[in-house]
Amino acid sequence: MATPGIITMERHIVEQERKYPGATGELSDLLYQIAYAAKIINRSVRRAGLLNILGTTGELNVQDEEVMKLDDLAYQTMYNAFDHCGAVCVMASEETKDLIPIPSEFEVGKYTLAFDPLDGSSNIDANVNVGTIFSAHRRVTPSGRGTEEDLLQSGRKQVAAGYVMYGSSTMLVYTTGQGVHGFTLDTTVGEFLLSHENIRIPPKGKIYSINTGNSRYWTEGIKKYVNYLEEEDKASQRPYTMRYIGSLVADFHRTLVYGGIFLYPKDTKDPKKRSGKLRLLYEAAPLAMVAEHAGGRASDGEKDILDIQPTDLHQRVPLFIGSKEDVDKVDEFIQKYG
Ligand code: AFP
Repeated sequence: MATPGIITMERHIVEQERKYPGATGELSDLLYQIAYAAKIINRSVRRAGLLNILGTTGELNVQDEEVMKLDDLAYQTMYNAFDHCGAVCVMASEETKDLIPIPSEFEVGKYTLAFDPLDGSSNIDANVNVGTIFSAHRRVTPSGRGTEEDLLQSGRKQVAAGYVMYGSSTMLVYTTGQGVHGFTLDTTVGEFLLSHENIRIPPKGKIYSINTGNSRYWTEGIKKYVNYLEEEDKASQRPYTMRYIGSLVADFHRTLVYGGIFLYPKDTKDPKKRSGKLRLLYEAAPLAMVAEHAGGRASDGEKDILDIQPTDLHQRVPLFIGSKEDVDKVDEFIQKYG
């Protein structure tokens, strides 16, 4: 009997591309560059303790957060992978205030790229999982260098999105709207190999994930929802179990695999978190595309994350993401209690 061959990410991308007869290969190039950058970042993350690159640079980023040295390195790696590749016309990153133009000496392509180079970086010094999140849109301006208009598109219009998780193994999970596929980096051959084909999130889970340290600042709807999850009711498998890493990629990946819900609600105390903490373009929208194509959902409590029209590169949103029934339920509570 023939055994299924090893499928590299490259082969997988080529096979996906063949489904679109008119494809020019630019989106494939973009995805290859993600895989390439992920391998370089992975190398730095793995050697961080040895190379003395843990710790902060002493600077603050656009979100007023300390820039970790590895943040900086991951940002540079992404930039260097994409500035000259010819697939993108403009970029934006969680780490930089303004959009990132493609230098005039290089060609531009028809896609935009938004990325969070190293999410969860405040966990780095404790050796906790971190990740890179990315999202691509087709440009809307007809030609030339890309503009903010090209980047400020709803998540629904993403053509590809995904993340890399630097954990006990390094995984790359992506979707181009044809299922969600996971690849594990085989460091012995330096390739991402297909390990999780067509990932489906369970329709309902038993795990919730939220920073309960903020509970006194939650709105009534969230307080009541979390109480509901903690009540005992065998029929609906309550009480739920709580897991919170504080590194979005890791919390999301667990939710994707086991089901359940991750919540980062708005906060009635911290003015910076009045509309949530997580960024629409670099965190919420890309993961929402992954969740939806795996059969799950993501909402801000009022509407699907994918339907939010961004107005600012660094816009923050509340995020409720995971199994469809669980996200529907939190929406119900928010609509009922605010
Ligand atoms: P850092 O990149 O500063 O570590 O922030 C991580 C993050 O953006 C996201 O990965 C987590 O889900 C969330 O913040 C954790 O926030 P709290 O520390 O407020 O729970």
